Amino acid sequence: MQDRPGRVRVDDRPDAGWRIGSGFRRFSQVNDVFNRSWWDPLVSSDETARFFESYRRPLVDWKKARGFRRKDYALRNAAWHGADIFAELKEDEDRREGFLDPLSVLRDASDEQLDLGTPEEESAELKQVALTLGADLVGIAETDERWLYTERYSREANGAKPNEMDPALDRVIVIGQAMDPSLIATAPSALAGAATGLGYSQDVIVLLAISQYIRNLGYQAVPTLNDTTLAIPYAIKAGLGEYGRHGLVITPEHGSNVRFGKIHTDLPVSIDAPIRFGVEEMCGICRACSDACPSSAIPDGAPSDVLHNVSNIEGITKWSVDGEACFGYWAKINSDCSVCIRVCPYTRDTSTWEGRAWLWLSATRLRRLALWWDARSGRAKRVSSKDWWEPNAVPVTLSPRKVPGT
Ligand code: B12
Ligand code: SF4
Ligand code: SF4
Repeated sequence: MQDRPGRVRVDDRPDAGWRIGSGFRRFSQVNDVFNRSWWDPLVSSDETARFFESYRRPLVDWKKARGFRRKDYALRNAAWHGADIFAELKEDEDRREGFLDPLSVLRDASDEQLDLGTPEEESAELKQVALTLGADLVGIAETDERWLYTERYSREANGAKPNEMDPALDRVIVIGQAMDPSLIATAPSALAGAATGLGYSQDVIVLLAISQYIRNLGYQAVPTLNDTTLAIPYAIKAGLGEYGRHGLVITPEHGSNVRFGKIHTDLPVSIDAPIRFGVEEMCGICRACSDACPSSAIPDGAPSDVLHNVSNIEGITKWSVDGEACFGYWAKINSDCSVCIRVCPYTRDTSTWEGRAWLWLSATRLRRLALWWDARSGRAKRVSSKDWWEPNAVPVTLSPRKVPGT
């Protein structure tokens, strides 16, 4: 384990502690709540249509409230612009790259494969390259077919299309991009949505660059963002973090304030192990996210395999979010929401001694003291968007640092 804050240790439990039962069934991307808003009257409404349209044309006079004004939407949509370019580039081929289909703007692999060192040497080198090309976190997992969507969603057909992955690509490189903490601190707001857009736009460029590096060595690389495979189980397997009650991966470096991208490859690299630093135990006593969630979408009980609706994967005992409730709230406020990230005590600057001390304490039997300390500090308080727009008042609570996985 290199340079990671807190008491991080390797998790030796199968499937990193998550119970995957005999009733497990792979998930179809057609059923995620975003795609359902195109075909399922239970989810689609005038509000969801207005929500999507607002990402193309900033709302002018929707709300006078701070954080939802024209400038906020203008900034949010500008932050999305990079990801949008790639998503829309091949729409006439029924592709929505990065969201429904893999990114494909790449040169072919070189005809000649470079002779490589040991898988461990290649893994260390690849991580150095990934960090240099802009990733904030990187880890490597073995391919696991359970996390491949059974089918993709086609907007043209308004239904399913095949989702295939060459089985020779037996490694998944998972990268994490930290999101801007000063924007997230204003959630819920259109301004906070700029952190999401920026995360996606950065992810796209970094994924393409790492993939092109691998192809230049003569190996295959398929960069995927939200498309093709489930990010969370892969990020856990790749040792980037632990799973939290709010249904997100919590990393020691950035908490859950991080976005993931994946590269499926046949580059012969060694894999990382899942990590543990006390998140499961902390979520057992903390309810900050389920209490603060404006749509009551986050469970406050024990992990369960009960489904909220067709937008949950079947047969896994885990904390599961009600996607219909969550997305319903987004449609109401006309932007995505990150309240669960803002309030989570792991969303803190761990480059300071105070941040590292909190992380250390949180992984001990004194975790209740860590929670009390967090609540007392006022860290989770929503920052007014008005303050964000004041140039000297922007609170910087996380410094971006670059960390390879285990
Ligand atoms: C669709 C989607 C949503 C939808 C709908 C989910 C749904 N059920 O349809 C909604 C609107 C809820 C949503 C909201 C958000 N999302 Co989202 N979402 C996705 C997306 C594109 C697909 C996930 C999916 O197919 N879910 C359908 C089924 C599988 O859902 P589920 O059964 O409830 O399982 C969820 C978790 O339990 C977990 N999971 C799945 N399989 C397994 C297996 C095991 C063993 C475990 C432990 C967990 C696990 O992943 C699923 C995430 O929805 C992923 C990207 C990706 N390809 O994975 C991003 C993703 C999960 N979202 C992300 C984020 C950040 C958010 C938001 C904070 C919004 C924002 N500001 O970006 C909120 C947080 C809500 C919450 N607390 O979960 C990040 C998570 C990063 C992290 N740190 O973990 C991802 C990975 C996107 C990315 N590129 O980084 N999202
Ligand atoms: S994004 Fe907002 S609405 Fe959705 S689960 Fe998190 S806090 Fe709840
Ligand atoms: S807010 Fe608390 S319960 Fe929710 S994920 Fe974070 S630590 Fe776990």
